[in-house]
Amino acid sequence: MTSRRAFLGLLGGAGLAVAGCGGLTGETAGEALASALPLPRPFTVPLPVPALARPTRPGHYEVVQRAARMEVIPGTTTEVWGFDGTFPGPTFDLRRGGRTTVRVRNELPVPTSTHLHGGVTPPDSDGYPTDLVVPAGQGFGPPPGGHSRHGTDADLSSWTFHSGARDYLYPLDQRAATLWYHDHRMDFTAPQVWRGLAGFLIVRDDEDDALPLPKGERDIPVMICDRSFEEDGSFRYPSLDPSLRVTPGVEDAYMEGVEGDVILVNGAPWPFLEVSATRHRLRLLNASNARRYRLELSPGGRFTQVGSDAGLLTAPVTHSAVVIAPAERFDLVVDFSDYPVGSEVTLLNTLGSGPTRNVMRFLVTRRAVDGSAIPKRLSRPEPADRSSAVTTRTFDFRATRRGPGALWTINGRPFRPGRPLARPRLGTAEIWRFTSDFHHPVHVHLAHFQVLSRNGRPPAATDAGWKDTVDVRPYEVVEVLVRFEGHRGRYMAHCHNLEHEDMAMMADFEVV
Ligand SMILES: [Cu+2]
Repeated sequence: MTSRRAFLGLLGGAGLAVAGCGGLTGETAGEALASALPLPRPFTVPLPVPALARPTRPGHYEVVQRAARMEVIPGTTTEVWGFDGTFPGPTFDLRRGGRTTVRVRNELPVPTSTHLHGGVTPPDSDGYPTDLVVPAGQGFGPPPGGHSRHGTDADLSSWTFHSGARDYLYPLDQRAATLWYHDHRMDFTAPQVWRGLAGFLIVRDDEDDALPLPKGERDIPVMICDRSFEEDGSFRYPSLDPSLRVTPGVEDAYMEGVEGDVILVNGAPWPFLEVSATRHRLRLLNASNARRYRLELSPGGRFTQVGSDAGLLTAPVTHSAVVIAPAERFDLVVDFSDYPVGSEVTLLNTLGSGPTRNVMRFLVTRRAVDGSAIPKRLSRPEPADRSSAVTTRTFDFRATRRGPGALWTINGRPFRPGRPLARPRLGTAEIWRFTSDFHHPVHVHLAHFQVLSRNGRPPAATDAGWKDTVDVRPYEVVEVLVRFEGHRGRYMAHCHNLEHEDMAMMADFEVV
């Protein structure tokens, strides 16, 4: 680890010179943080399914961000910071084109900003990091130790403050897809998501509903994330300032990202789910801060991918393994009739070792009638045409250092609110080239994209479809075709390794 970090320290100008170096091209994207309590036995807790959010009146919802105690590790309790005091938060099950208002009330001791990840959302409802809901009665202003620690100005003109609560408007004029919402507060996203501020928002439409894919209890949102725990059951996280009030950032040893040793699925450690020997649709989300997973079924089996981040694929794609980076979603169908009744089918993470090699287990308990099918054609094709791009831009994701502490930059610049690195025109498409020195899951707000190439070669099978997050690996060049549709205004692109994001690896772009 030390040598890897020493390399990163040298990277400032060295760039591609060290490509191919063993440690840097490894599969881990963070630093392991061990729990202080004995880890629970895997596959002993049933898989929870988050409750559905209920409207206060048609088209209007209200959620309260608050602290609550949950039994995450059996026999202990954990204080979570959750939407409605739950982790994951409630699942919003909404229809395309239904203009939905979500009032977020903040009863936590810290400011928050809520981003709908994958949403085609007006800019003032997008959850910009300095567009904050401040707890009622608390003063407005950036934290005194704030981003200036990274040498960037806290330009107050770009900060907005709402006292106690605010409304977010989600027009959802977009295809059916598995979206998620999570905190996006400037400098403090990583610890606030770690404490539980995340949940699903599922967009449905007629095209998806008309398909004979598994439905109802056989259509399951699956949020995978890693966490570590103190001896008393509380979350363990290496914040410099555990109050999350003043000083951002993590201990230097964790600048690459924090990886826990407990894998939670929908908030439960290594859970099990009893299933009938039928097809199930699993809407996988990697909600981890930094950890990547390579998911495989044991004893063997395959995933049929029907959707990606931004909705249905044109046609299904079969995988024996799926690598999922932070914030990516894979909409997968598993046919449990491939296994005899009585089988235990384990979802493994073959990038992990020891406890992080297990994710969850399916117990195939009975036969049942299965009216589902996977059609050869899922949705009408919307090909990404390279020649439709009006320009090409490069975004280089790279570590630099300035004095103590780390800084992750885009095109050599740390994030400064209100300074756009690009001004794409509404209704156009561009080629964006992402280059990197490390594992950087790159996320673009508002605009969806298709992967065109990796290192000049065709994209991976798992890159299929319209996406909002792409797994960029060390020394890769990933080209995507991005379409700017829906809204003008200020948005952002950033690394979704949340520790990198908090250490300035974000950039504004403005749709004009
Ligand atoms: Cu990154």
